Amino acid sequence: MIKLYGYDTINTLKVLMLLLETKVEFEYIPINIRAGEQHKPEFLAINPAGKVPVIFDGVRHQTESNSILLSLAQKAGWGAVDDPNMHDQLMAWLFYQASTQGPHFGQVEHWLRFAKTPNPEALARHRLIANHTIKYLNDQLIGEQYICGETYSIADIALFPWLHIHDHLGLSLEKAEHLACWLDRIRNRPATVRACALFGPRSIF
Ligand SMILES: N[C@@H](CCC(=O)N[C@@H](CS)C(=O)NCC(=O)O)C(=O)O
Repeated sequence: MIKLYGYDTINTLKVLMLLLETKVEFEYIPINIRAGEQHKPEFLAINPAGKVPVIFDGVRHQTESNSILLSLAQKAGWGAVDDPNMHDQLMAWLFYQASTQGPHFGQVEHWLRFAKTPNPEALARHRLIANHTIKYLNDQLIGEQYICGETYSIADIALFPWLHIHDHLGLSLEKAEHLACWLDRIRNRPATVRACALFGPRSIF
């Protein structure tokens, strides 16, 4: 059985969403990163980077949420991942999520919620890029159900968690109606409802 080491974080939520979509049996092992459990030798033996999520498939440990999504989807044959055209699109979105959406939304959260010394310039810069991301994704969804067209895929799952908490980040989807509809569509999926419920009410991711 797959083991998922995680916590109530954006990147763990992605993996939970996919495991519940694919109905793969798994054991969830919480690593309390707020209590520093990620720095304990027993966890560093699993992931020397000291980060969650990590999965163990019985053979090896795998880190990096988007890489985990790709590998789980391939094993389950889920979300048209084996279609060559889809595969190329998925790779682009997974890289985009990891290099642009994730870091800038994360920095908005940091400067808005966690930083002890305010830095309005940094907040404004990351908010600007987060808003560009919102517009870009909204445009992508004009006339489409999902990021890669008709098929719900790991691109949607990777991009979902930060958008799920856009209110908490002080970001608005008022001018992004296609993205707002997409968000509702994904929020209402039974697997998403179950994945979010495992964390309880945010619980800062
Ligand atoms: N690029 C990694 C990021 C993983 C990551 O940053 N995890 C955070 C929680 S979302 C963590 O474990 N932080 C604990 C720490 O840095 O001490 C992924 O996508 O899985």
